[in-house]
Amino acid sequence: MRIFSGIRPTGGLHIGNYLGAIKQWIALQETNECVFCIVDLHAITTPYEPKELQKNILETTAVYLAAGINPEKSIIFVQSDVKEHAELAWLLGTICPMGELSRMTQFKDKSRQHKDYVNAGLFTYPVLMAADILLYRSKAVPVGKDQEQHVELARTIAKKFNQKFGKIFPEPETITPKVGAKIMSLTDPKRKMSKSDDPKSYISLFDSPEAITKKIMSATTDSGKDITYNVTKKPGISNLLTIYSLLTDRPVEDIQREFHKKSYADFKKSLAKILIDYLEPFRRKQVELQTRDVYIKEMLNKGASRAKTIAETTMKEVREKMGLS
Ligand code: AQP
Repeated sequence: MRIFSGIRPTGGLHIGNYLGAIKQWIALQETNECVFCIVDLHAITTPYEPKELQKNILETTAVYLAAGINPEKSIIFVQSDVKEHAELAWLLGTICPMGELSRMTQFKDKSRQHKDYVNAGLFTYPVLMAADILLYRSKAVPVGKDQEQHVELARTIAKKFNQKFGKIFPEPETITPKVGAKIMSLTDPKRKMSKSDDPKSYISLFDSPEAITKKIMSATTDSGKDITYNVTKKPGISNLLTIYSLLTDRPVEDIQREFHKKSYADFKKSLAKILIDYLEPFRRKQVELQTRDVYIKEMLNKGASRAKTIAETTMKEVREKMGLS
């Protein structure tokens, strides 16, 4: 099965990106043909610093590699290196109903978050994402919960295209993890953990042990003393319990039992230690990769040329079906 997924190079990736998306990719690449993209054209739809973009692209690639994405097995490349993404996005935009785009919650959230930067690209972001997925005729898209709605729209667009012009595209399915599909912010556990938020609200995969301890110890918890999972009454502790459970592969009930009658501080200290140990290989690998920019760029070039071969074949057929050649 061909699988596509991507991440915006908008800054340090966090444990939400890892637990919601990347962790699934590692397992999927063993038995599927995976295409993993660094989606820079999506990154520029929210405020960004042009001088930082190339650095962020290399850093996001380093995360992919540090997490265990294998460039021998999977295709890793930068979106803007394969021009067909932009071309297909334009073509699909002509069959995507405006009403569908107006319903997208990410557009509403991001336009509230960046009031002075509400651009047409942000509005049509889901069409570009549909193009990313359909260009590779992907059957499945492993993403966190926040992206489910966009994959659903990609399915709608594929269906419309197939009906109108003839069948080319599979209707892609979402793959979301049962637990961890939406890791919440450490400072406001009612909101999603987000890398464009305040750094105190997330644990970056490359955070130092000191930063991890500081962020976890000051994470917002709830009134009361019990360490129990209850998303409505105790969103802060529930979020930390979810992270604890995912990193240790232990059921939440088991962790609750261990910390019965212990304090929030005891629980947080233990979680900080677990995170520090879990993320140690990421920090090590990042230091190693920092001196290997040339290798990363070469690998991305190879990835782009493999991606282009597939993209060109799809576009040839799309142009023919649409009467453009
Ligand atoms: N909090 C989260 N919990 C679980 N999964 C998450 N993802 C993002 N946040 C969480 C998943 O990570 C993948 C990459 O996301 P993205 O960078 O392309 O964009 P995003 O969803 O908008 O992520 P952020 O961190 O919130 O970035 P910014 O702040 O730049 O917008 C996706 O699969 C996403 O579902």
